Amino acid sequence: MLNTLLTQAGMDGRIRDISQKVLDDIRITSEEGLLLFEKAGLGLLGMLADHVRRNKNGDNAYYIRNFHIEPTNLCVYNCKFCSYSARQTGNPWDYTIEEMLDQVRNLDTTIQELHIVGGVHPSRDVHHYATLIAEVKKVRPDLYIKAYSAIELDYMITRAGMTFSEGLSLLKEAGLNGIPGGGAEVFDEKIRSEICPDKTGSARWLEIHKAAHLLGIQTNATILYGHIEKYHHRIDHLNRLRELQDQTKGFNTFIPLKYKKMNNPMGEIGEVSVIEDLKNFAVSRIFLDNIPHIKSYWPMLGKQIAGLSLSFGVDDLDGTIQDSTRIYSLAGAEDQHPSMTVTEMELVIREAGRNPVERDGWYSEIKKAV
Ligand code: V47
Ligand code: SF4
Repeated sequence: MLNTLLTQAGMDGRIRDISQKVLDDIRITSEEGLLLFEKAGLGLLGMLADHVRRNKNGDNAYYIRNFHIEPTNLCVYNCKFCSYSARQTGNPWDYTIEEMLDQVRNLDTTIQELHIVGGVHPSRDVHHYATLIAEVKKVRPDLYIKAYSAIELDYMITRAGMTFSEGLSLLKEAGLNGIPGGGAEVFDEKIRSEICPDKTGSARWLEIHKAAHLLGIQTNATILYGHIEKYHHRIDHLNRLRELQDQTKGFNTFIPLKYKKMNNPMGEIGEVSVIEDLKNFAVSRIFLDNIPHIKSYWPMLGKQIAGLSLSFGVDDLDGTIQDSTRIYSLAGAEDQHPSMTVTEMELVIREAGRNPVERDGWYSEIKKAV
């Protein structure tokens, strides 16, 4: 069907050639990725992304039972898109380890993954955060712990006077399993200097993920799109990830995060359309030919659009969440108390014509719905 589509009159010859490359499983260049953003229709992008997705993940669409802990919203940085830090909300929180352990003790035993991300606390270093992980593992040794963005890691490890490799080894020994993809924003230095001028730069973000990969810690990557960046900045971002992944193979999942406008100083920019969201998923899936999974973070998009994204390259929905994160609700997400039951998750996946697969943090199958 796709090959028939490519022979239709009127299609831009360059888009036809790029499409043929994708169908022949040949890597596309940055220039070609940019042309897809600028010139390809959404229907074609969806079909090409679906081809890449199916090659990698067949008809499976994954989901996970997970829970977020956000240790604090105190933060040394001043990102202009942030709706979450105490400076922005005027409502600080800072949990003790014991308070967080209480949250873990109350978790349903079916929860597979704990996602721990928060603000960058001015006076805590990596030893504190290693203790948190070690204590969590005492309560729930089976939990997959995905914790601390590269921004938090940079600060906590540097504060302890350690190298990235030393700090990450300490966390790994304490029980860290994976690192989430936050803090990547947009790697272009000029854009970064405008939206998050004082925080960890792109080179260090990539360096931390590389150090993790070399220690056998798998990581995720994100992009914060839909604000002042242009398509060529998105392609540059994807390209820097693809180049690192060629070296290390340590990225598991790529998660595009849509900029949400409420309660932050960049709000007047507004938000991009759903068409833009779907296009971004599709080009990301096509371009990142060496990253196994593309994840839709549904609290950001809403359940319906997340379901639609499954037809634009996405093979993973995050997650049941159990109303445990504030990052997106404070930024104006539709769902102010994000939670999705397994039944809902499986329904959304089936409606997209795919097989729901409950996974653990390593993408091993726990249960395939029949
Ligand atoms: O780094 C902050 C983003 C990220 C806004 O790895 C915003 O599995 C949109 O990284 N509008 C944190 N986005 C969340 C994150 C994440 C989420 C889910 C799964 C994983 C994973 C990682 O949230 C930040 C920043 O890019 N963010 N404010 C906002 N107003
Ligand atoms: Fe701090 Fe993260 Fe908010 Fe930036 S996005 S100000 S690093 S909490």
